[in-house]
Amino acid sequence: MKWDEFFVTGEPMIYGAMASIVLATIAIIVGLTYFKKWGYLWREWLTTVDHKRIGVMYILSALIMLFRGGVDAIMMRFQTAVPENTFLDSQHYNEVFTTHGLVMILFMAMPFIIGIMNVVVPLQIGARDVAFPRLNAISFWLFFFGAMLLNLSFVIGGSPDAGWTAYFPLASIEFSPTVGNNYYSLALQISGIGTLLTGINFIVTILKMRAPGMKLMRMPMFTWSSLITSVIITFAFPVLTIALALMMFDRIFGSQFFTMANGGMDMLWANLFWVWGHPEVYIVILPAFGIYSEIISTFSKKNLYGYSSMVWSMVIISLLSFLVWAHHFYTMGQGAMVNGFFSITTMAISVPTGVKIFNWLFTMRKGKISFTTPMLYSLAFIPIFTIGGVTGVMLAMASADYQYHNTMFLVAHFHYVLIPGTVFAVIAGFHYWFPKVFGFKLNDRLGKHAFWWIAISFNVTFFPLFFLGLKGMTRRMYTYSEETGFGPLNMLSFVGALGLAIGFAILVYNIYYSIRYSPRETNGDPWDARTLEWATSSPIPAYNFAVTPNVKTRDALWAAKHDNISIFDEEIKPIHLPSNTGKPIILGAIFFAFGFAMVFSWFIPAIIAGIGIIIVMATMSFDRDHGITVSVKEIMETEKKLRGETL
Ligand code: HEM
Ligand SMILES: [Cu+2]
Repeated sequence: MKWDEFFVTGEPMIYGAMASIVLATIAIIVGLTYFKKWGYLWREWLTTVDHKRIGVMYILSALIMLFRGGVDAIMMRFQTAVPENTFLDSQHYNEVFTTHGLVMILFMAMPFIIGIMNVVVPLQIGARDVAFPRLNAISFWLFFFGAMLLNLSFVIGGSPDAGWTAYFPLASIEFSPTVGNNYYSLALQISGIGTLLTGINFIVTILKMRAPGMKLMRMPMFTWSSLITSVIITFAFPVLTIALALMMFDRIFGSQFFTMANGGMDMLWANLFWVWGHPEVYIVILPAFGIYSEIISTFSKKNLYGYSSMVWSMVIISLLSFLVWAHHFYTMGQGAMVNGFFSITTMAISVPTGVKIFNWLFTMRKGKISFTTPMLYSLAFIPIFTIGGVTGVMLAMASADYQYHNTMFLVAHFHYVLIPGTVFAVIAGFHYWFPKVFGFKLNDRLGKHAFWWIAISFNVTFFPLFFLGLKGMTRRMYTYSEETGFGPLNMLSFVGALGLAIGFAILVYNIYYSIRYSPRETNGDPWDARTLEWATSSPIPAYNFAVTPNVKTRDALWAAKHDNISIFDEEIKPIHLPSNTGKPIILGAIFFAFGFAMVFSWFIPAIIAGIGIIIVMATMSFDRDHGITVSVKEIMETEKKLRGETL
């Protein structure tokens, strides 16, 4: 392979990006060396097995990926803002919408959700950590290096270009001959293994690590949503694993699973992809429902209306999510009976979802609502998500879908579901739990500024797309002629996208501003909240709770505050914690090397990396970790310090 094939060349924008990546890397290395922070970074973060820190690293990575996916989005909106634009050519546009979709779903939405799960779930159930802290670190590093591998395709070898759905035969070596889709198959595989491990870890954590008295039906709703999501992950991700493995065989070893000839079947890919893909959208939406449930009940000062119907509706949604996958290809010729079946199952999902919407409304009814930033996102979510849901039911009708399929109407629909459903939720959760993790709130005034920019601009960006779709503008169209009349609405949408960018910039500025100026909390419960995570101090000590809580009711902290039902009635005992380990990050790095070698079919390095993976895993299983023990004296001192008392 020649150098100019190896590095992506030819476009000033790419050189600019390469230069900024190199400069940023140099700046980080110089900065860390100058401030002598390497040791700190390694000891406290890169080798950590603490669920809170792993959660923070997930969220930080997700924010960076939101930036990357957002730049892709702005480029697309800029390209289509006016007819016959030549900013991006067709190939480049294909790459941009592909990486945008992949990055947003797999490397932004899901890790953001998993990051919040990591921070919050062990605290909500009164546990010291997740069930398998080291496995948790492996999960994070596999996700992280998978994401980095996909991002590398931008400068080395070229990005995948067959859509985030990578339909065959389009994604086959014949029609997509660059290494882009090799990256797809390997990067998603590596991070997907990490996600699967997370699913297993959280099922065990929630089932086995709950504090005494925390019966299943006493769990906070976010924990319920995380449990159900983890079950979906555990059933859905193996399908993706298989699909990606077959894709890799087709593309790298010349097998014919998904080809049109030699007994291959292209629709097999579409089916496997969506058997994972539709549950995937519920993986990012159910925890969001959990986040909204916590926020709405906290800021309405009321318990969640219809608790058990909330749980059951999520269970039903999770089951149905596995029975709707063919609604993504009604038009691909499977016949009326099959389409009819999938139409009905799809529409059925709107019933439990509607139940949840009404429950949130009833939770607020007669409540004392405080309009904080997280609450504003939750309030905006309800009507906007409902528009997404209603247009979803429109798309669910198979015969009508022949009109809407693969138009901008669909693009508008799924952004109306994903942005209020997931992005607003993670931002709301970020504002809500931020003081728990760091010990100070994000500034509310800046938070509200960002909120209004984001909520209004969102609608300006995506509402026009419904009409463009109905007028016949297809999805993934890189340009159009003046006569189509698509120009003005696309321009409006571009303006909206700029507004979104401003909103996110304010959000990021708010983080910086609040780190510098926000008053520090001395109380672990700044929102007067209801659930256990607020019962410990902020910032949270490494061991979470000085003594294991005893749970006697739902909303245990609220009951402790208002009905004097105590949570902590045990004595302080020494606490045992696992010690840090560098092996997960090393394992992730070797997986990265393996993936990179496979992308270019360098089999000898790939085999060496494969052996490396086995060696690291083997040494990990022989590790004897005696952990560390925190003594009673240390616990007492930490607790006093965190509560602002002088020793
Ligand atoms: C932040 C503002 C966003 C804007 C302005 C935006 C814009 C767009 C545009 C213009 C397209 C391509 C339309 C086409 O030509 O087919 C697109 C596709 C897509 N977007 Fe977004 N998007 C945004 C956020 C998100 C988020 C947060 C997610 C997911 C959580 C997401 C997921 C997707 C997916 C899955 C596709 C389909 C990619 C494909 O066709 O393969 N987007 N978006
Ligand atoms: Cu679906």
